[in-house]
Amino acid sequence: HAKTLELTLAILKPDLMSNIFAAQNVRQRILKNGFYFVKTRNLHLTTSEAAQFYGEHEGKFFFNRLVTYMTSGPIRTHILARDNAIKQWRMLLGATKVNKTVYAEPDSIRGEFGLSDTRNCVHGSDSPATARREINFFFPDFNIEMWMATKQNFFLQ
Ligand code: DGI
Repeated sequence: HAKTLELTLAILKPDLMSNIFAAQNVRQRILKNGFYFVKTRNLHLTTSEAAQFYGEHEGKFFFNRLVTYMTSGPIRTHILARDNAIKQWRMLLGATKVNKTVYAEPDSIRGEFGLSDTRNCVHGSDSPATARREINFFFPDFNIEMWMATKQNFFLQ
């Protein structure tokens, strides 16, 4: 099939960042699976930033828990590039829920390092529109079109 170069937004959440072994392991998985690190940013989200990032979940029973968790320590965000990056990163990360109705696959990142449905250690954009929004959220100066225009041939040759 025709290769499609995509960018996706990955987050290493606070519990993962507090576990040096796990953070290293995730970094190695990203590299081993053919992703390129385009941009990296370490930060500590404020409550209002976390609430904005997860705005679509406002009002849900787990919303406050999620915001408290996401602001509990430093996070690391990456723009990752790969053929079919959005789906490939979601597959590597595993299902949302670590231990409930939908189990994260045991060898997925969430299956291995996720602690609970809330503290599921990593994030990945779920569609091209979401990836665009999330990349702009964390990297407002990053120009997606310009990057694509200059890197496309290099990555997919
Ligand atoms: O894109 P995902 O992170 O896989 O999942 P999502 O966008 O549906 O939800 C965002 C985060 O919200 C998810 O990583 C953890 C939290 N969340 C979603 N559904 C539940 C949840 N947390 C709890 N405790 N229970 C849920 O049902």
